[in-house]
Amino acid sequence: MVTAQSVVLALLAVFLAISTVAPTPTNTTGFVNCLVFHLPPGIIYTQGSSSYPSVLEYSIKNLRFVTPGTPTPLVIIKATNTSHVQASVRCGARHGVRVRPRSGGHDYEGLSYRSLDAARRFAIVDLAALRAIRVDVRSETALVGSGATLGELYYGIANKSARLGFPAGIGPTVGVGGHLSGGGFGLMLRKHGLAADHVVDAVMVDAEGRILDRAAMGEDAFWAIRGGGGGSFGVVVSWKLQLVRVPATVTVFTVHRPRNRSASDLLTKWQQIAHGALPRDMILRVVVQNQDAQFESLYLGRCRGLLATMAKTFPELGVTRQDCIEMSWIESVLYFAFYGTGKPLELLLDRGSKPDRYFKAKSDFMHDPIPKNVWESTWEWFLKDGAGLLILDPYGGRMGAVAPSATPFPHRRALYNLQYYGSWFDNGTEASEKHMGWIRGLHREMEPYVSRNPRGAYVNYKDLDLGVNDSGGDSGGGTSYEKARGWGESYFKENFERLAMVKAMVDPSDFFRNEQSIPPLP
Ligand SMILES: Cc1cc2nc3c(=O)[nH]c(=O)nc-3n(C[C@H](O)[C@H](O)[C@H](O)COP(=O)(O)OP(=O)(O)OC[C@H]3O[C@@H](n4cnc5c(N)ncnc54)[C@H](O)[C@@H]3O)c2cc1C
Ligand SMILES: *[C@@H]1O[C@H](CO)[C@@H](O)[C@H](O)[C@H]1NC(C)=O
Ligand SMILES: *[C@@H]1O[C@H](CO)[C@@H](O)[C@H](O)[C@H]1NC(C)=O
Ligand SMILES: *[C@@H]1O[C@H](CO)[C@@H](O)[C@H](O)[C@H]1NC(C)=O
Ligand SMILES: *[C@@H]1O[C@H](CO)[C@@H](O)[C@H](O)[C@H]1NC(C)=O
Ligand SMILES: *[C@@H]1O[C@H](CO)[C@@H](O)[C@H](O)[C@H]1NC(C)=O
Ligand SMILES: CC(=O)N[C@H]1CO[C@H](CO)[C@@H](O)[C@@H]1O
Repeated sequence: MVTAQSVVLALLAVFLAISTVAPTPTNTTGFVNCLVFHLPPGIIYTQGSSSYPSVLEYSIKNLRFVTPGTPTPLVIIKATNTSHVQASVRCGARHGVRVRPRSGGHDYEGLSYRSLDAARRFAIVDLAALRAIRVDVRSETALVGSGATLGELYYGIANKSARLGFPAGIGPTVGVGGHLSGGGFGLMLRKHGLAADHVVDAVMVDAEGRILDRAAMGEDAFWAIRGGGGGSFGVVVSWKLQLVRVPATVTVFTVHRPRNRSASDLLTKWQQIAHGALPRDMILRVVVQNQDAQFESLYLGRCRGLLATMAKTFPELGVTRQDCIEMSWIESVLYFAFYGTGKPLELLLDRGSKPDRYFKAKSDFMHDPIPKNVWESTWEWFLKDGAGLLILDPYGGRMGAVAPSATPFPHRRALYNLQYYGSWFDNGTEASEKHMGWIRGLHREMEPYVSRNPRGAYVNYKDLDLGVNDSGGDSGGGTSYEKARGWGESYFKENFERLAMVKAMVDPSDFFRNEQSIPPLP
């Protein structure tokens, strides 16, 4: 029997078949004409524009993607109003040009401004100018444009109240847009969880160019954009954030414990206490580099409380009164951004200009402590030519109290996040192979000790070694679900399928696409 419903389903199937089998062929001229017609002058940069190179590069953070061979965008649109984002998406959909949003340009694989091969043609909608920050002290909320940096956000909050803060990442130049899209964590994660946990509303331009707030996009899409990774669901132009209270005085310390002063013992003990025994008001992270473990801490209270806590949980570390530095929360933000103490807060507003280094990173989630003998043998890695560093960010506290399905970020129960990071300044291929080889080699060696089935990774530390779809060209069919499970389940575990379902609802034609984006569930 032919019901109205089956007719609708049949039509839907035909529509889906058309939209996937016959994508709009790329017409660059048509696209540019469309932009020129719908946008004000002065915000469209084509490859022929004299300022195209500087507009492209000013928010690139990784020199690996500034080579002559890197495929670059056909056009860059520097949006200064949400309506420009809408027009760009609509012109792109009409003329077969995909649009990649760029907020702060910190993507580890550069996917906001480059594609892997020249067949994947695209345009950038750059959101850096959409960076207004409005803090409402009474409701303890902030409205922030995606183009703002974390430094601008922290500064904007502190400018209105010394008792409010926000639990996002450490790097002050990181863009709010990409960061919240992938979860985002920093030094208040044990007290307050992920940055994305504090998003209460958002405004997104979808694949049809519509402006949707939380109510209009629905709870599934709102779930997906808070951690499902940028560049898959739409262009989020602004976020409403619930701020958190911070004490008037916080305490920080940094102590170095070299290999020959029992660093292996301390790392082993650290794995036992950093996650569970320490109070939520305290984070103790470690950076391992050379023959040294650097223990850094933020405590949301005064030195006295910190010392009492350390005496109880980790006396072996030997932290003393002299190690403590008391300061305001916003000063601690500066401190951990490597500017030291006594610097002007305005440094947080510096967005940087040109990329100054090459870098590569990988990540793991640890659910069991690494045995002491493994730490001992790992020191040899740090003597190798091309050695990088390890960053150990402990979880626990609020992080572990949130259900792994509450947001797309599934790694809530980990003991800690392990980041392998290397940066270098030498532009030769030999140097880059040496540094990348070190990171990949240590990552391989750690395999027996890290999360498995699947081996986890953090989407904000994007890593194309996990796999990419090979036929993502603008006329190709897009990423297959099966292939995408490879990296998708590393980043999102059992949340990957729901992300692909949401993708099928909000962007069935896979307009927002990059080499590791979420494909629509078939
Ligand atoms: C120096 C440095 C320090 C870092 N520190 C931390 C840290 O402490 N904690 C942490 O969790 N992470 C950290 N990161 C990782 C960082 O959170 C991610 O790289 C993040 O995705 C960067 O956001 P962005 O806007 O700067 O990047 P972009 O390169 O602009 O974007 C990243 C991805 O999101 C997409 N995207 C960008 N804007 C939007 C938008 N408005 N709507 C939808 N999609 C969008 C892009 O297309 C791209 O796929 C750091 C990175 C660097 C380079
Ligand atoms: C591309 O678009 C332009 C302007 O809309 C149009 O004149 C031209 O015919 C199009 N080219 C193709 C190949 O469709
Ligand atoms: C965008 O433009 C509209 C209408 O011109 C205006 O009302 C709105 O405030 C602008 N928004 C931003 C973020 O500039
Ligand atoms: C807030 O910012 C304004 C403008 O930059 C500045 O003049 C003022 O001193 C700041 N106030 C505080 C409390 O930081
Ligand atoms: C530890 O090693 C460094 C050199 O790496 C050396 O200068 C220092 O004296 C050693 N300390 C101890 C206690 O052995
Ligand atoms: C590396 O940089 C040097 C100095 O800037 C330059 O002369 C050289 O051509 C560069 N080499 C490569 C491979 O880019
Ligand atoms: C290598 C690979 O799996 N490529 C896939 C990318 O996506 C297209 C479309 O779904 C598939 O046909 C390819 O097999």
